[in-house]
Amino acid sequence: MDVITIGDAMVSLNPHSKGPLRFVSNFERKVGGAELNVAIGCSRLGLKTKWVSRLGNDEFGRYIHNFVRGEGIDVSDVKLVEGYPTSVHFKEILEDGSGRTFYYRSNSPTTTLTEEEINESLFTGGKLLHITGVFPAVDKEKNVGVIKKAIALAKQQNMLVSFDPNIRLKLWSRAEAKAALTEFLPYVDVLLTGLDEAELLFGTDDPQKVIEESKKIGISYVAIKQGEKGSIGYHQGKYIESPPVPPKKVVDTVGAGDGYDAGFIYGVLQQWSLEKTLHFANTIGSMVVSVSGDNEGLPYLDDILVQLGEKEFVER
Ligand code: KDG
Repeated sequence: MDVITIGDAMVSLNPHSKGPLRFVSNFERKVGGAELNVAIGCSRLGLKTKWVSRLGNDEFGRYIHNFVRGEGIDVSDVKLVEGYPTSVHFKEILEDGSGRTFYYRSNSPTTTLTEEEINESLFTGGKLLHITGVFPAVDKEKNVGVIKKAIALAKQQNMLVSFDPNIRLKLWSRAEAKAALTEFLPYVDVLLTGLDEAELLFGTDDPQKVIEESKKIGISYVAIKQGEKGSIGYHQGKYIESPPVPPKKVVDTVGAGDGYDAGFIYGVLQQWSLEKTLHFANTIGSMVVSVSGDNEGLPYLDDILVQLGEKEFVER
């Protein structure tokens, strides 16, 4: 495996019309989940990817299971469990493309995934473990322990650990997020963060200071995602401000950060220069916002090579 990630997924109900959700009557069923989106992004780029999770043994669980398998992701550590309905979220999209998410995931099937079930066999031959702040927030009591065990096993196998704080204040408070997520930081090799999240973790939103603090605890790669302003990266003494890649249009911004993460992870695993990795990740983020859905816009390697002008687009 190149990339292994652990996370919760949901059926995502996307509105057919824009505006406040109370006026929306029709929805389209899609799939969402921060860690899963990254797994899909990595798999489409050609990385061997495993997603560890639990789904409900119900129609939505089967739908997500088949969908993930169809993306070429290893689902051998995904179980469908009884008595825990598959999670759901509704998206609200406003005229400017911004929006809100309404979760129905308090009794998520992933609350049944125990620390004991996280064992060496999940990680054998793995190169990188990707974790985020969403899964711990879904079950604050237990999931921090699950992730700590995963990190310990990943480190034993000399895997890299990438981490996106993905702070979801609908799932936990700032104080809870800070207390839990700072425990992971000393084991992180690749930090993929927004400035608001960095401020919560490090007490500063100054990119230089965020990088200084990250270096002090041994984080090797830092990527600061700034949406339409591009991103900032740090690795081995190099600090680069990578300009934005303007999207064709902004349709739906949810999932862009996950696409960025997949691109950055790809660059790290290919041992590309920081500059190339940042530009690649920015390009994927901008491709994702042009398409409706959390993961539909994630490109295959050929798509992004065309976008980067490295491959010819042949229409017919
Ligand atoms: O990053 C996008 C995800 O946030 C989305 O696909 C699902 O809201 C979600 C979550 O919390 O995982």
